[in-house]
Amino acid sequence: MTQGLYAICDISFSSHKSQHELAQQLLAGGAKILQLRMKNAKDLNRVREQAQKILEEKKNYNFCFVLNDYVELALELGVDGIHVGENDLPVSEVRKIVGPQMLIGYSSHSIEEAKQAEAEGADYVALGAIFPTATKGPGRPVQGLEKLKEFVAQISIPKVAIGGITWDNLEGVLNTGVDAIAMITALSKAEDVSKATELYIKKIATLSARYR
Ligand code: TZP
Ligand code: MG
Repeated sequence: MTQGLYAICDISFSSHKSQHELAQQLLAGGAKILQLRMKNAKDLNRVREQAQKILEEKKNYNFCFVLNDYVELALELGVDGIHVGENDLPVSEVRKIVGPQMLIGYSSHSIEEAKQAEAEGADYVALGAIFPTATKGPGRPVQGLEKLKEFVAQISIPKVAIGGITWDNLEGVLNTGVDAIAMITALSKAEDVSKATELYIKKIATLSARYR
């Protein structure tokens, strides 16, 4: 399930549109995994409203909907997945809250952290940032492709690469054997978000076929 393009809906670089509008464009481009990322939202009702609108898109599109943070809200809305990280409850605690069915994804910044998430029952784990990116502030670790290869070798659950991934460095990332490519900037900053999504999906499928 966690394979191919993992589109993250975050309007940090496109604040003239709502999260729902950006999500619609990503879905129209063919995104099959969509994460709503509203970091540090001041108003939980706003997160609920945007998440509900995106959930309603299930009438129009077939996709897996993951909410970043807000574990209780994920449970309330019955989304497909919850994505957490170092500043959230541990995966084992999240599992107790959301039950056995909901996907739990974890953002790791080291192989040790990824292994811990796997051991606690995460369904997939991301490693980031692979390359420098404006989305994560300066001072954050940059993993590079060698570390990503080690991560791929040591983790058994589906593996997601994130951070600074673009058209030009995509091949090297897929070459490591990761299952999915998560992106914010390359999609949301594109002039035509749907077209960019479509093109990335195609390129990832073509290159993955070559490396599997
Ligand atoms: N975690 C590591 S980098 C990142 C997250 C959420 C942001 C996504 O990176 P980009 O470069 O905006 O696609
Ligand atoms: Mg979090």
